[in-house]
Amino acid sequence: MLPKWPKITWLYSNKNKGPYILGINPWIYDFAAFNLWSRPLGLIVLLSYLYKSGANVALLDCMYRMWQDVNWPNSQIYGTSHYPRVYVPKPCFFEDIPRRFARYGLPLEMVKKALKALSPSPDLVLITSIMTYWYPGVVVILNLIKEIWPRVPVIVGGIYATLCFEHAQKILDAHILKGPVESEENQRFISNKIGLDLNLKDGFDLSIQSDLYPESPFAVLMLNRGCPFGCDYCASKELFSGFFTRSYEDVFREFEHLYKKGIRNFAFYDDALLVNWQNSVGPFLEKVIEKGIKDVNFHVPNGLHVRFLSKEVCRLLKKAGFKTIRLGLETVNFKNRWDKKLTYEEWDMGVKNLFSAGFEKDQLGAYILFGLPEQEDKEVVDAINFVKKYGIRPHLAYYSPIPKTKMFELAKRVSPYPLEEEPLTHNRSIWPCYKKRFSWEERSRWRALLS
Ligand code: B12
Ligand code: SF4
Repeated sequence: MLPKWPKITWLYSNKNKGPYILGINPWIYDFAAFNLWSRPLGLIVLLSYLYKSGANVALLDCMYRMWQDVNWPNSQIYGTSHYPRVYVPKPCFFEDIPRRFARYGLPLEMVKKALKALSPSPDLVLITSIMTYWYPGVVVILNLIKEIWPRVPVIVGGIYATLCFEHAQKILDAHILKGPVESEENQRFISNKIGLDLNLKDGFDLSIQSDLYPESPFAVLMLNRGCPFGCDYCASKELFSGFFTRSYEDVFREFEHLYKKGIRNFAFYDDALLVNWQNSVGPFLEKVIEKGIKDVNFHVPNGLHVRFLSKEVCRLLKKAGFKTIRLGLETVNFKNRWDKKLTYEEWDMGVKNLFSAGFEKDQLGAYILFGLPEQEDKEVVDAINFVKKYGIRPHLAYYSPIPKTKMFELAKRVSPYPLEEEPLTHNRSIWPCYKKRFSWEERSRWRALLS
C-alpha cells in the first residue's frame, strides 16, 4: 500500500513491489534565475527507469510550485515564469561582484516540513544536479536529508556530479555517480542499491511529467541525445559521448499523452535537434501535422544548428507550431571559430529560409557568445550588428567555463577566479573570463547595444 506521503507527487502502481524512492531537484542558488522551461530531465529519466523496473517513485522538485499555498510569480508567455527568491549571503569569492545572491524556488521551511511529514521514510533518496555552479542547492538539501533521515542512503548524480566529480566527492556525504545513469557501472550500482534489476531496455517515458508536474503549463521533450560537433567551449561529449536517436513514435506517444492532459507548450532539450532530421524530428512533426494538432507551441531554448535549416525543414517547423527559435550563431568570425558548426553561407540561407517559411522577427533570436577567454569586444559588437541586419534579436550567451572542455585550460589561465577549485566561479553572471570584469555600467552598455 502507498505510504502516507503528503505534498509529494507520486508515480505509483499497485503492481510495483519495489522500494519507495524519492527523487529531488534542489534549489537554485544564483544571482539570477528565470524559468525558461526548466526541468530536471535527467532525474525524470531516472525515475522513469526505476518505475518501469518495479519501484514506487516520488518527486520533490524545489523549482516547481508543488503547493498552492506558496507565493509564486504568475506565469508569463508560453508557461515561462520567474521563481520566488530569498536573498542569502554572497559567497566570499563574489565580494567584488555588485550583485545580490539568492535562493530560488520553494521556501526552505516548507520543504523541510514536507520532508518531515513523509512516513515511513523513503528507502533511497536520489538528488540531481544541473549547472556546476548550482551545487550549493545540493549541499543544502543533502544536509536536510541527513538531519531528517540519517540512515537513508542518498545518491547524487547529474551534470555537476559528472563534470566536478572530485569536488562533489570531497564535499558531499553521499554516493556520487558520474555520467549517464545508463552506463553499465551506474546501472549495476543502482540495481544493487534497490535490490531490483534496473530495466533500461524499454527506454524511458517522459509522459510521466503529467503525474509528476500535475499543474505545469509546459513539458519537455527530447528526440536525440548527444551531439556530433564537439565545440571547444561545450561539455556535451563529456556528458554523453555518442549520438542516439530515440524512436520518434515513442516521443510522439509522450507528446500526445501530455497534450491530452492539456499541456500546450513543449520545449526540446536536445543538444542537436536537427541532426538526423529524417529519422527523428522530421517524422515526429509530420505526425503532429497529420493528426491535425494545431494549438501547440514548440520551443527550442537551446540553439538550433542553422546549417540544417533547409526550406523544407523551416516549412515543417512553422507548420507544426514552433514559436521560439534560438539560432546558434556564437560568432561572426566565420573563418576562425572555436567550433566548426557554421559558415556564413549556411547562416544566410538558414535565416532566409526561416523568414520565407513565415516566421516573425520576434520568434527568432541568435545566441552570441560573450566573455570567452581572450575575446575582443569588437568581435561581439560585430556579431550583434550582423544579427540586427537580418532583423533578428541578438542574445548574449554569457560564457560559463566548464571543466573537461577544451577551452577550460585557457579559461583557467585568464580568469582571476579559482575555476579549477571552485565551481561557483563558473557562474555566467560574474563574467568569469571577461577582461573588464562584471559591472552594472558595462552590463548596461552591452544591453544598449542589443536593443
Ligand atoms: C536543456 C539545457 C538548458 C535549459 C534548461 C536546463 C535546466 N534543466 O534548467 C536552458 C536552455 C534554460 C539552459 C540554460 C543554460 N545552460 Co544549459 N543545458 C541544457 C542541456 C542542453 C541539456 C540538459 C539535459 O537535460 N540533458 C538531458 C538529460 C537526460 O541528461 P542529464 O541531465 O545529463 O541526465 C543524465 C545524467 O546526468 C544522469 N543523472 C542526472 N540526474 C541524476 C541523478 C542521479 C541520482 C543519478 C544517479 C544520475 C543522474 O543520468 C541522466 C540520464 O542519463 C545541457 C547539455 C547536455 N548535453 O546536458 C546544457 C548545459 C547544462 N547548459 C550549460 C550552459 C552553459 C547553460 C547556460 C549558462 C548558457 C548561457 N550561456 O546562457 C544557461 C544557464 C542558465 C542559468 N540560469 O544559469 C552547460 C553547463 C554549464 C555549467 N557550468 O554547468 C551545459 C552542460 C551545456 C554546455 N555548454 O556544455 N540549459
Ligand atoms: S554544436 Fe552545440 S551542443 Fe554540439 S558541441 Fe557545439 S555547442 Fe555543444
